[in-house]
Amino acid sequence: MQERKLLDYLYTLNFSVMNFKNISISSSKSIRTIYISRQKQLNALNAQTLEELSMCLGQFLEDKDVRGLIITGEGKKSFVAGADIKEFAKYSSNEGLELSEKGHKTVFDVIYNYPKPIIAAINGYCLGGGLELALACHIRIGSSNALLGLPEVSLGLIPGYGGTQRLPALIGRGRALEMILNGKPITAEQAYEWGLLNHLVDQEDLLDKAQKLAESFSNNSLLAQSHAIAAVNRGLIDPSKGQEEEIKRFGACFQTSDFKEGVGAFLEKRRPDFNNL
Ligand code: CO8
Repeated sequence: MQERKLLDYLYTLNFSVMNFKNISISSSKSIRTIYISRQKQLNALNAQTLEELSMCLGQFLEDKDVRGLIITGEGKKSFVAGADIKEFAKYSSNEGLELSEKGHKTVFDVIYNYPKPIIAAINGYCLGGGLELALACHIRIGSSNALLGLPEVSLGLIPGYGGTQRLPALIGRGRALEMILNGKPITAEQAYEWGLLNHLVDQEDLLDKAQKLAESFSNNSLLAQSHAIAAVNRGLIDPSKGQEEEIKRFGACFQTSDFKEGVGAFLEKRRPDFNNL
């Protein structure tokens, strides 16, 4: 039974590696790191990359051995330099609307509401759709060479993958509008000072820091973490419903085996062993 599970799991990983062109994946313990891999285009998000990212998120959601994800950019220069401008250059209004809607539904909202922690490890340019990708993640770690901005107005656009909503929620309306209206990127230091980055590290320490943080989360109940993410998100999206959501989910935790395990371990003075989602 265990063997079958392992084979299925390896098949899933091989399947992903074989079929993805614009993303690659590495594994360490229960954490998977997803690399956006279009280095020549500074990892700009074209439609295929978004589709692959969406498929990958779906696979890791089902995989009980995966307890957290890190999203980063391939290479040292760029996390993601935005949505692929060349791809949408000739789009009509309707096509633009559809692109934004599909992106929200299949990638950005999926990440925002993902029931397993997702950390953005930002290694350079983090612009437009790239910053929106990082904003959708639960936590952001930046390397000292990171540049973060929403340059859409310089293209005659506005942010279309959540930037107008998630940036003000994180750093406040005034700072968000300053970034959105002048379109200029801010440094990693500034982003850290404004609370856009949870942590700021040297580039060579970035993935190690992200991995260690993800592993530290993985000692806790993933089921409880998923309830916490959902309650936090509900309050941000609809402040009048946040507390109600918290109360409902707090109550739901009491009927889980993770609650029994967590409290049992405390009473028996041992480390808990959580394995449910
Ligand atoms: N899209 C497509 N190609 C890109 C992008 C991009 N966002 N960014 C860089 N590239 C490509 C360049 O075109 C170039 O390709 P090529 O060699 O074939 O010409 C290659 O990457 C390397 O780029 P540069 O030569 O420009 O590298 P530099 O180091 O000189 O400059 C910059 C780096 C400053 C990052 C520069 O590339 C740049 O300004 N890029 C665009 C940044 C940008 O404006 N991003 C926002 C895009 S809009 C967006 O994200 C909207 C999100 C919401 C969409 C919602 C659905 C509609």
